Amino acid sequence: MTKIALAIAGSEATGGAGAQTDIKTFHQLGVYGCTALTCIVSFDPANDFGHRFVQIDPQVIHDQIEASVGVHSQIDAVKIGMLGTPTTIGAVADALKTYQFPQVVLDPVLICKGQEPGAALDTDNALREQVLPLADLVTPNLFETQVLAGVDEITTVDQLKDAARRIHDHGVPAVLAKAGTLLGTGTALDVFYDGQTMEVLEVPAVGSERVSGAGCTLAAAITAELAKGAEPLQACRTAKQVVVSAIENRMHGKAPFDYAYQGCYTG
Ligand code: PXL
Repeated sequence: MTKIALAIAGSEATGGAGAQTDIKTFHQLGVYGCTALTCIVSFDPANDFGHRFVQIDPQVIHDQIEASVGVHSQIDAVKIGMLGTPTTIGAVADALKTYQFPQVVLDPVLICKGQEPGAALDTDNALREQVLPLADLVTPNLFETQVLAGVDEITTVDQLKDAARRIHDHGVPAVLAKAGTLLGTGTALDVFYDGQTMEVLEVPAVGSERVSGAGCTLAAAITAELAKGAEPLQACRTAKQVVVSAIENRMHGKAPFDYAYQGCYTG
């Protein structure tokens, strides 16, 4: 039977990140995708492609999740992307408690350019306190890893491993702490830790520019693989290959950044 994954995520209108990326990635991996939008991001071409950000009413977030749960016989895995505000985080945490989805992958998107810095701190705290404890697997980037682990800087693989251990100790069963290319190893390097296995996952870096949607693609691919029954570590390994393909086949447009394309991955 076709597996079903739900993305609780923001809309990034151009299709390069957020919920649009999530459902494309699910689809490419043979998983049926559905969404609950948490916010709407519209880049502003007249203002350096800055983020215009609108939050979705918490009741509407609730209703969207209720709709998918009501229609589909089973949601096999959930991916949580950008939530944006403490109010949204509360609504999503309530839904996770109500529905007890079998697998919850959290991509802890902490900062969006369109938000007030003060509001971002509230958002970080709410995410850490309310959603992190409900996740089965979390995929923080280097900055988010520092924030969630409560460490000042991460410049070595050992520090990244230590931070992954700290996040696991907060009660998250599996952690994929992503340094990407930022440790200067010439590779895209992430650390997986689940309380038993500590593994460095490394692939050759594809170029040096950051590609929009790579993090969303990674977490969505992990979600799809978990929905199909993969073990967390194997889901992360496969997801990295999906991201390599999505970056190798990236799209170039009029924005000063490229964006990931999932459609060439064949497994
Ligand atoms: O890539 C992070 C991200 C996630 N979700 C949404 C976004 C972005 C970045 O632009 O807009 C909705």
